[in-house]
Amino acid sequence: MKNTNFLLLSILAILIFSTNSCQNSTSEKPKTQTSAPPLDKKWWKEAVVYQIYPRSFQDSDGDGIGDLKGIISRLDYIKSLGVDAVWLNPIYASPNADNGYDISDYQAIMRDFGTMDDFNNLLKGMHDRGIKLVMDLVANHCSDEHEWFKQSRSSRDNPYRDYFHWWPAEKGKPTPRFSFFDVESDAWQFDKKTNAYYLHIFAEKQPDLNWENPKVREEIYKMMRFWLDKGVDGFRMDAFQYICKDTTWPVFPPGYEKDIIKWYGNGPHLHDHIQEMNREVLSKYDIMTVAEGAGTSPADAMKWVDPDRHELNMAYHFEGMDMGQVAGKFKVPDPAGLDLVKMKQIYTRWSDGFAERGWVSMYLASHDQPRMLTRWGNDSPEFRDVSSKMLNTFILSMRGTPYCYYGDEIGMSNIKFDKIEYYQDIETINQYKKAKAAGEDLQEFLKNQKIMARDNGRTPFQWDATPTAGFSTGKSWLKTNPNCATTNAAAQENDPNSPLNYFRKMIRLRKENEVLIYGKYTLLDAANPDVYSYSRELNGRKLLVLLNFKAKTASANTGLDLSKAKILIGNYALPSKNGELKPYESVIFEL
Ligand code: ISL
Repeated sequence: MKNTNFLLLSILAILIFSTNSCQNSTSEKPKTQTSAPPLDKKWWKEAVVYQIYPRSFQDSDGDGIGDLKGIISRLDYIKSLGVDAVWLNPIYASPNADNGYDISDYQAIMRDFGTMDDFNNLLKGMHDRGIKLVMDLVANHCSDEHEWFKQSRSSRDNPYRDYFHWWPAEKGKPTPRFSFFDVESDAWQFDKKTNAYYLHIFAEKQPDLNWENPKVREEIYKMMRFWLDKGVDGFRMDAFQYICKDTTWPVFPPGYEKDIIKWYGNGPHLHDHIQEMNREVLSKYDIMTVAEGAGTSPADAMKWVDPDRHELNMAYHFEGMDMGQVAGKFKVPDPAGLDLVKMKQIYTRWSDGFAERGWVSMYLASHDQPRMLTRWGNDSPEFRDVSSKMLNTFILSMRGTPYCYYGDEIGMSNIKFDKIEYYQDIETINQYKKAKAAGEDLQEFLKNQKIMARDNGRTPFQWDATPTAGFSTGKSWLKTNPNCATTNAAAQENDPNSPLNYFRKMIRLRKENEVLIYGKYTLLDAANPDVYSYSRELNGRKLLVLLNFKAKTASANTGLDLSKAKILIGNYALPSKNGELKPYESVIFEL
């Protein structure tokens, strides 16, 4: 017995010793080679999010504006995609200066969209199908028609005065602040009634709330609890990096607006506010929280999403979106086209920044962007389908929660308006006025907006080939893309090779292969100007993703042996087996 004990103790000692020496030798290796930390699994890391712009998804009453009943009627379609959560752009009461991002009552539904009963039915319909609902939380600003602002502007001693940022005119002009949507880019609006300026970093009708006032924060928390107690599953937090202002109003250096996130995105009490919100509200529910933007670098964003800091779950960055535009100009596409090497650097930096802690989002489009197909793929009839599948392969095979924008699953593309009159977006309309006042070339402006304007991504969903695309029986609020004749969900439904069915297949692949969710991401062949290649590795499994971003054949030079590799998915009927890729070809191999 004694001998056995001695033997066991010796084995134990050897094991401990060898484990320690292993650890020592591992710690001497470069950081990237250390074994992965245990997976911190969460539903929101595994979820595929589908973004719906409610105004444009489905109209149920013929007024040409999408509504909640319309979305309800399409829930089976949404379910059929395989997505886990829906992020709905704002559906709250709003005079619609910025399509619902100007809220006049946070606890009421916009009349165009329906009623609170419709909302309750929508939420139930989603939950019955196992789909979560994430709401847009727009709390950097509200509408000038919100009761808080009406009160606030009515007199200097109104109890709501400090709900907003005011500057008394007798002190002269306030320190300049840039406004994104103002025709003169001036964020201070003079208000005659009380002889003072109020701050609006978006449109004049979107006054900024004063987050330094604890009463404002408590109102917002109360409103959040109202929705969470109804059962909503999370929030996408609009313009959240801008909520906290330095109210000593320091002077920013000339040209600061070209680096706006740096100057607006890091208010002195920003993280105190988010931590307070987490303590007061978020920590009490099992929800998903995502910040729209979180600074200019992964290190900035980590402050929001490091689990030890108790703030939010994830953020999404703008570096990918800002790519391909001429710096310092309003939405001028870079004539040099897509710089894939730069794109790879950006997405790799943002993936690597969260390899061990925190989490990030993955997206190529939203309601604030043009269609991804036109911008990053190719919307010509020849390459439309294949490049749309390639881009969805990218979104759904990267590390980070994927956000898929409505219509991208069928390959919707930019509408490319010829006339300013067709635009509905306040941003484009006001920037046009600004360009006109400055005597700029308006034809050039319109040409650039065909590629870049937000309305390109907001046209009605193309359900079928009829002139209104099955979106509405009336005249739609924004023109429907005439290419619905060929690009529409009905036509794609029964075609096994359609972008729509590929999208479903790609989501299934992600769900059935944990390696695509949690696996380590490694960029390969970084200098290749045409092909984006990376591996995903987990628990001994290794997948290789090859994406040709160009309209020509191109080779991936990963140095990996593909002779025994198994193809898991490809966007051509006969996928490449050796890394020689056809135009816009994408293939995922298991090595
Ligand atoms: O859309 C943009 C550029 O075209 C962004 O600068 C955008 O204004 C910024 O990311 C904040 O966006 C959010 O708040 C805006 C609203 O218009 C956007 O739709 C929303 O996503 C103001 O509420």
